Amino acid sequence: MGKIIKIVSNRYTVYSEGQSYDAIAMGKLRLQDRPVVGDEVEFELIEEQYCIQKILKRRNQLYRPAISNVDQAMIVMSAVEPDFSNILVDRLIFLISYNDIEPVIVITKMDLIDETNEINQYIEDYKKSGYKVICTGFGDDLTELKETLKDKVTVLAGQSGVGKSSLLNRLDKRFSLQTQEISKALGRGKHTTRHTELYQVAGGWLADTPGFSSLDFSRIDSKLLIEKLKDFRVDDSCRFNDCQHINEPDCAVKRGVEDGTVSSLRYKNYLDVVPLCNQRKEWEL
Ligand SMILES: Nc1nc2c(ncn2[C@@H]2O[C@H](COP(=O)(O)OP(=O)(O)OP(=O)(O)O)[C@@H](O)[C@H]2O)c(=O)[nH]1
Ligand SMILES: [Mg+2]
Ligand SMILES: [Zn+2]
Repeated sequence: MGKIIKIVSNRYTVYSEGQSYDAIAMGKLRLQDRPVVGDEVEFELIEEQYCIQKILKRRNQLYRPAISNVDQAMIVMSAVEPDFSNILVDRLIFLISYNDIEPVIVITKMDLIDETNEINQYIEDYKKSGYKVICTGFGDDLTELKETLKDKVTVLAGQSGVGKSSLLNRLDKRFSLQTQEISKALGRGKHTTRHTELYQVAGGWLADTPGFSSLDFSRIDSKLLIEKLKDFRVDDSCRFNDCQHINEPDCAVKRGVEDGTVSSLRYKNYLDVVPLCNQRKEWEL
């Protein structure tokens, strides 16, 4: 038994009891269900080659970045360079929560803005909606981040250039993961990290991942999505027990938006994502 901690093309690194093994996946396995980082696997030595024989049932799974069996996903978003996007934060919250993974918002590059920046209002909004937000910048102390990582398996999710690899390098001085300045011309990162890998950090496991440039809502059923969102879940307060909080009369969420107990910004982001659910077309960042 072991855990896949790294995949580069068809070379797998399996971690088991303090040791890492270089392994391949049996052909039948790759056809059934491609192994992903985070998978718990059975593997054995066959003719001097470690072979992954079986993937155990996944506790949960995220598709972009591809990873399984995580406790939480950190949505890494920079305050600037690339610009902060509440739409992207919410869309990631939707995808992550849908897959039964706890989202945590991490805002990087806080050293590049001042207290009056409007980002601080977004931060308040997410906190009020019940999400954990960790702000960090060069020179900041990482205690809160470390406490959040302890004893957990965490994946970093965010577009290219937001500072995912930089976070790992700052968390543990032994790392020297490649990082790269964002492109002045494009205003975004250049996909410096090319593969997903789990590292032992701060008493837990943390996965660095490649940045993505589109998101896929094709697997999302919007009715199920509501059940997974802590601030939009249907309870007795909506008239209909299958209320989607869109056009239904006597809806508690819409009432909440009117009286300020539900964030209007987050509600708008929810309404905008509903038409994308179950659709083949990806959302390009
Ligand atoms: N000022 C400042 N710069 C940062 C911070 N975090 C990262 N950077 C810079 O942002 C740039 C991109 O950082 P990376 O760590 O390579 O970003 P990434 O998210 O790993 O990008 P990909 O691997 O392409 O997905 C680098 O030049 C970093 O030095 C921060 O908190 N403050
Ligand atoms: Mg990186
Ligand atoms: Zn409702």
